[in-house]
Amino acid sequence: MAEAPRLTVVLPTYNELDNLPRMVEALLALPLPARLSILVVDDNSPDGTGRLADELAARHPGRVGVLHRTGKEGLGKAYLAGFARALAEGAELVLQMDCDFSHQPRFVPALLAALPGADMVLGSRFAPGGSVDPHWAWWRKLLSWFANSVYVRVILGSTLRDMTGGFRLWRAATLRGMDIQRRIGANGYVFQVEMAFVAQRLGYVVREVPIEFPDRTAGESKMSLGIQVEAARRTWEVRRRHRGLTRGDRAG
Ligand SMILES: Nc1nc2c(ncn2[C@@H]2O[C@H](COP(=O)(O)OP(=O)(O)O)[C@@H](O)[C@H]2O)c(=O)[nH]1
Ligand SMILES: [Mg+2]
Repeated sequence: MAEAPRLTVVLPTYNELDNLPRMVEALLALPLPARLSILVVDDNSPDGTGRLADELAARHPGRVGVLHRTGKEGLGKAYLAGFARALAEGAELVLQMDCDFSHQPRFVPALLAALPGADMVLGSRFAPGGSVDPHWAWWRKLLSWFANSVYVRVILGSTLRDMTGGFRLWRAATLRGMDIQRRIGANGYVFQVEMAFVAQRLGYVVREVPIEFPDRTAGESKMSLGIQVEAARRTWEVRRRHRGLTRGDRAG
């Protein structure tokens, strides 16, 4: 039998002191047909998350690593740096997820199970069977559904219902073929939109898997309404920049 693939979880953190140790333990405890390791990407969190990450790395040698960055530059930059490191260290699969338990480790096996025949698997709140936090007011659910399953989807002509979702399993070959360090410039939610759009334009198969998405219970969100409005506007820019891409534009 072939050896289990090397899976690196890229975990960006900014002030996740309460969540990080629980997340690391939960991920390391998952029974998976993959060799899982974790790369924490910390932007010099004022609450000391970076130091805690170093302690966790010392406690789990070879399974937990830390990429320290000097300051808060946003989620997109953190992911690009984390993906580059994970690929350089030989990851065959790369999982991206938030460190606040909105992305729940218990769904990782379903993401992996959906990978055969796909180039990326997207954990989706709005695929049939998926859901957002049941405590959200009806208008917030409606707004979020509209933004993802209608607005972004129609502008970009995508089949995907949750292009801002950031719980994703990538093949290393997909990330390499996308030439992400050169092509991807967006940050925040638009980073997720741009990554998914470029993948689909290049002809990569993206498969959505339903997830439940509860609100974080510890720590604070770094996203705001302003960032979401900005994302809505920037979706047009993503379309303009990448709509001409075809399969022939894959790198390598
Ligand atoms: N390294 C890094 N991580 C970030 C940054 N902004 C947010 N994060 C992390 O990205 C994940 C999602 O952020 P969050 O604020 O929960 O966004 P939300 O889920 O959209 O509310 C969490 O793990 C955050 O700690 C950043 O600028 N740098
Ligand atoms: Mg969150």
